[in-house]
Amino acid sequence: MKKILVIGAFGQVGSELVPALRKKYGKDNVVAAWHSKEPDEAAKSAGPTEKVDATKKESIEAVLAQYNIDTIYHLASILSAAGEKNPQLAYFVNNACLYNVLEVAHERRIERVMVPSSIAVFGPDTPRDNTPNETILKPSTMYGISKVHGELLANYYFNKFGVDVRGVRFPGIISNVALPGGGTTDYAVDIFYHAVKHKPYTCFLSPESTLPMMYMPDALKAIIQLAEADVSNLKHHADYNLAAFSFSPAELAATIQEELPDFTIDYKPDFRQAIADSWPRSIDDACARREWGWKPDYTLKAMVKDMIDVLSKKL
Ligand code: AKB
Repeated sequence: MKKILVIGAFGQVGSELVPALRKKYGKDNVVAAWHSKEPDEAAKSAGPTEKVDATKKESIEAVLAQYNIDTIYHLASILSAAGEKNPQLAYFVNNACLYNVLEVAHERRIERVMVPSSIAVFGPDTPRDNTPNETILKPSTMYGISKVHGELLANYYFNKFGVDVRGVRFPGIISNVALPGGGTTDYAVDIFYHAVKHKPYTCFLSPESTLPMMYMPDALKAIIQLAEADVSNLKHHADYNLAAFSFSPAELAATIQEELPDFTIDYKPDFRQAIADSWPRSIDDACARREWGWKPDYTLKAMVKDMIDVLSKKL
């Protein structure tokens, strides 16, 4: 049975990935690592939790040894918008943590490391429509620079040391358990919390800012499917393009209005507009489809219906 450590277990993705992994591999076989905020009693009783400061190698090592870990999911990262507010911190946290994870994985012969990349690896010189897997990677954000660095490190550790590192370039992820924090695509979650509470929403991107997005169940399916793929089929490592659907704030608002006709939106673009303008509008994910059978389940309409359903019950 696998013994998994999830670093960044209580963020937007970790909050849903940890239960999915526990369901698959058993609750005691998935250790959820937190850093700044101690989980509450309910979270602690759901399975093992440990404090890990991934900027310190010995902090990761201690948990690997204690639980005999063979697989690491490294999710902790400072996202695009938060990274532009404090680029020095984003540089340090994003690069130092990944370097430590890869070093301990190499030293302790960890079987597999899963580390998400992002559409933030692309920049203003990248073709914006149907962006290919192999293309220009010259991002304009510190977050994007750290993700390009991460993809290159993953290739290096695979080729030089045989560390099996894998990851996808996530688009914006829409979810209803934990809120995202510090991203440029966060509006696409926040908008639902306003709509379901019958409140108007002011969007920080312009109405026509089309970006690639994905619903959380598809994001979880992608990570787990890639983690389990036969390595002999994989020609890439931590740099798989991944797509589900693309929409602009105006298109998302119109789709929400089909379900909640009283919903209203206005627009006050801020510094995040420049980040969105530097990213692709749509993604070509042919490599992921070909090499490990990727295919999303949710359309924009199905995602909107499900989000409204789940949040109406929750709120
Ligand atoms: C962000 O907006 O920074 C993230 C991402 C696309 O990686 N959601």
